[in-house]
Amino acid sequence: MHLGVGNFTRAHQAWYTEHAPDADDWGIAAFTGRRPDTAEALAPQDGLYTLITRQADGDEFEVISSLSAVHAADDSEAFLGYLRAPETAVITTTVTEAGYMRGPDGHLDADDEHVRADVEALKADPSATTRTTPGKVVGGFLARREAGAGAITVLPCDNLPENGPAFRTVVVDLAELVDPALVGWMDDNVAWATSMVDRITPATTDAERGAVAESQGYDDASPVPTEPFSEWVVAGDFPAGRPSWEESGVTIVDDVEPFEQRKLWMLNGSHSLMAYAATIVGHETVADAIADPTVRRWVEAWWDVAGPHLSVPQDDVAAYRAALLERYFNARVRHLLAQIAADGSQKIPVRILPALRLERAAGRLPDGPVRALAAWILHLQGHGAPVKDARESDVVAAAQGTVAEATEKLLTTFGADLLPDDELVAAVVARSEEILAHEGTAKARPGH
Ligand code: CS2
Repeated sequence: MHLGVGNFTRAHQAWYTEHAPDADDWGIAAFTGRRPDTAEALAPQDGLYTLITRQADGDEFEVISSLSAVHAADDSEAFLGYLRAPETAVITTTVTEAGYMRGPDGHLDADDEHVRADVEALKADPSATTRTTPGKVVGGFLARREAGAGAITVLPCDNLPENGPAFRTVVVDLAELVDPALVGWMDDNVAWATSMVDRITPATTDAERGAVAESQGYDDASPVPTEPFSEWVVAGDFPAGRPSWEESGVTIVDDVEPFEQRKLWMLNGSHSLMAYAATIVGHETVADAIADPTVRRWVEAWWDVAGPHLSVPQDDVAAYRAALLERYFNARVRHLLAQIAADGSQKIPVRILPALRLERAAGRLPDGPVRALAAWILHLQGHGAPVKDARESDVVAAAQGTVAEATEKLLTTFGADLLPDDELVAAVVARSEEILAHEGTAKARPGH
């Protein structure tokens, strides 16, 4: 089963499953997340779709057939039906950071209205339709326990450090509110795997539909554009089995953390920096942004800070940086910065603040992470990409006033251990002024 089917899943987990040598034994029962239209688009084409791999010099097209069913997010009958079946072996998720419904302490945000509604609904009726991901999973496990369907693995595929334990925490928190005995059942029956996922996958536009029609001669309502690079690093137990993913390029390890930090800090951290800072400069896509020497310098400055803190060998870090630049420069992948800008409240704390914290602990105050923080604050104050955030009203309210005030207020919520720190606040103000000095300059340049 997959929760939160979107373009990323279709370029990643579904591709690896398609290419496993035992693919014929498996199918993915997918449920939509924030984009219900995926189910509508894929139903008439039996879940088949075209993956368009955008090489720097041309496209490759492949029909992917591993989605055996695509259901709407609220189809609880189908959802519970799969969980009652012992054949259902793995649940993967791409529900985004915000889908975990975590508070800043990593535990379930039990005060959230949707979480509260799910808890009440499940208490009244264990097969109720739920709305949040932890609520759905708890409802699903109640059904699986009742059916005696046995072991299953949960394998999160979201950009969060230690996503397996992170997801387990919120599911256990919610189960405790609904039926504490379920926690014991989960201890005996549920394995929580962890994974690092990576493949840059923009949203679909008419250009992709047109490219499929023109070069393949058929209509696909929902093709997926993606980059050539792909990586999936997985750790965990699969007591009910899994596709032989290691044969289709998945790296199976004991500990995902070094890979995940490298990706989350180097790739996602620089993505977030560009999403805020480069949209203020006036860029729309990653490829435009990285071609601007100022933005490139900002990105490299961030990498110079984050890289040395990674636990992988520094030669690997250098190779990873070079590969990232090549991926970013691939202008055939039109990756919109506004898409990456969404949900900064969930992203900045895991992508940027850890390196800033390590630097402050060592008595240093480098520009790289400070600039990312300053750019996020300016974004929340109305500069650059529009604000779209799971905690929009909170973060926009906290960002009001001067940049210094906003820094203090946002850090109080997302990094209180970093405060008080007048030097840091002053540095954020200085970096924000530097970014504003470049505001709109890309648009003013001839030929842009
Ligand atoms: C991006 C990621 O939107 C974002 O926040 O940083 O979706 C990124 O493209 C993927 O993690 C790449 O694997």
